[in-house]
Amino acid sequence: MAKDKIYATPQALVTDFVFDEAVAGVFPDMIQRSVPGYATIINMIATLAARSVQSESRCYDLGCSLGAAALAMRSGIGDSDCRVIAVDNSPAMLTRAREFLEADTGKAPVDFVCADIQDISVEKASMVVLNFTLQFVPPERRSGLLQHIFDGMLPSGILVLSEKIALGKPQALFTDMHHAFKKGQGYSDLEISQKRTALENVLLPETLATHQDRLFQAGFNTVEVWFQCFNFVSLLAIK
Ligand code: GEK
Repeated sequence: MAKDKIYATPQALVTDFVFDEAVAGVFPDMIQRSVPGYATIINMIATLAARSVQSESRCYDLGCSLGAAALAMRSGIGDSDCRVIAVDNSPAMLTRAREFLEADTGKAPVDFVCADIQDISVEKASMVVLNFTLQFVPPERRSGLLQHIFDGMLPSGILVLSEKIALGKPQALFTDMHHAFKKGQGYSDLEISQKRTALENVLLPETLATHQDRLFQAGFNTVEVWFQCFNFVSLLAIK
């Protein structure tokens, strides 16, 4: 696994973060060392898929990067007659995602689609995953997107929404804990600070309450936090 050294040397001007070739090349290492609990979330997506995916339905991985959640759903659903649709707007990510798919032994067909998740159609979905993707969609467009997803879901369908969240009072504590986690994973203070600057205008976190309200507003009956580590949360919403 190639090691993420993108922010290891000082940059005269830290520009906004983009999901380009350089990021795609180190992405498994980057996300593993940046998002506490990432591996657990991916494993549980397989477990959730095994329990909740309905026959002859579709599973969507929106903002799939290298397709980790898509392949987790694929392993969870086994040989049932479902299709996995994985969408990302970064061509660099999808090139590598297709290589991972070739090495995968799962059975369900997986379609990788290069598109903006705001432009795709969602149909017959029994499981939708937004694993740390909604945070990159402009906040004013998030409600419309979630409504569109909800409308394309089957009754009892599930949505897994994972996000870095903004907090009230414990913000400083959780931000410190997250940075301590990253230092423990081998990132230097320089890497942590430059990455933070690069994400400032790109990754826009909202509070947990904002996410919960939006999901209820879209029409979901059940909205539960099933995972949290510091300021990283994953919600399960059931139609
Ligand atoms: C994982 N889910 O490994 N349309 C399509 N793709 C988008 C959009 C958009 N509007 N905005 C961002 N992306 C993955 C991890 S990473 C999270 C998701 C992170 C894509 C973007 O290209 C990137 O691949 C992904 O969403 C976000 O489970 O890096 O913190």
